[in-house]
Amino acid sequence: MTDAATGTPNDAPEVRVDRDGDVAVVTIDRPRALNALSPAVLAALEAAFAGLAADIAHDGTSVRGVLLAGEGGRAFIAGADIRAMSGLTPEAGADAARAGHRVAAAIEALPVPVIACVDGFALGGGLEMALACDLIYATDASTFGQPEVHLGLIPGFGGTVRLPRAVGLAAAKELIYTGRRIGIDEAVAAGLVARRYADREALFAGARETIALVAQNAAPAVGLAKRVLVAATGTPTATATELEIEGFGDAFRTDDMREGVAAFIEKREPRFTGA
Ligand code: CO8
Repeated sequence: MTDAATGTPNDAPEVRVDRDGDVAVVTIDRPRALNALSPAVLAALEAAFAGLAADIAHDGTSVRGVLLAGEGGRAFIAGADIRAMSGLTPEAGADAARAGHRVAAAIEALPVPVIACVDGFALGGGLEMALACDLIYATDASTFGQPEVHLGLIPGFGGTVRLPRAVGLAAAKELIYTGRRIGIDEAVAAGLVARRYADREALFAGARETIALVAQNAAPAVGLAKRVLVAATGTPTATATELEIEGFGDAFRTDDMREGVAAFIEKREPRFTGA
């Protein structure tokens, strides 16, 4: 049996998780369909992030950051799989959207930074997956857009929610209503892309550098900061500040907080354990 869209065997793993020290690289490996998110790819992504979450729950310093990438050098992800959408009922369409939202939620729930490493097309559901990550780093060859309206669809994996937060409501509306694609210059200027790189090699080196800086810090503190940032975004000020107060208090439950403060007072480097 082969996948009609790609010609690859159905049981070929389409999502890889590679570990390099405390960095995990999650790669969508479906280049012949420009890494389009089929139901199988979405399920594999959900499983990959669940596996990483379990590892971190077991050992808080085992993974200090995750890079999400697409194989093939042409696309990060060219969207949800359009072929898989033809013939869906409204209810099945909503269920398909939920599958993408589960992946986005798993990325946001992971207590370490996830960097979308975009090299090529990040369109539709692909841009939405990138938006669920903490940061988007991209090569000069990258292209972004929410082209769903060209298909008679709307963003379904969080684009109407996260794109306005990233670029502002007016810019998001313009991108979603026109479906037009933007290049790296505009994506950086809009605040969508945090860092740009000349090529893929520099992109991954830059992302690893960021994770290395993060890994010098107390893992529970980074996790708490992400928890508050994710939960507070878009909520009223009173709710957001309450979430921060709660997270700040939770930092006092950790050994690393006591170690960090003690190290400062004793004028020495902290020895964080992740506890
Ligand atoms: N789904 C399925 N297959 C795709 C997709 C996709 N999103 N994108 C590309 N492919 C396939 C092509 O069909 C083609 O396969 P084949 O060779 O078998 O025909 C192969 O990838 C290469 O693509 P092209 O030949 O089209 O390559 P080009 O360089 O000419 O064009 C583009 C590249 C511009 C990226 C073009 O492929 C394109 O426009 N792709 C579609 C982009 C798009 O519209 N994305 C949004 C999809 S809708 C979406 O993401 C909604 C998210 C929420 C959904 C919730 C319910 C599931």
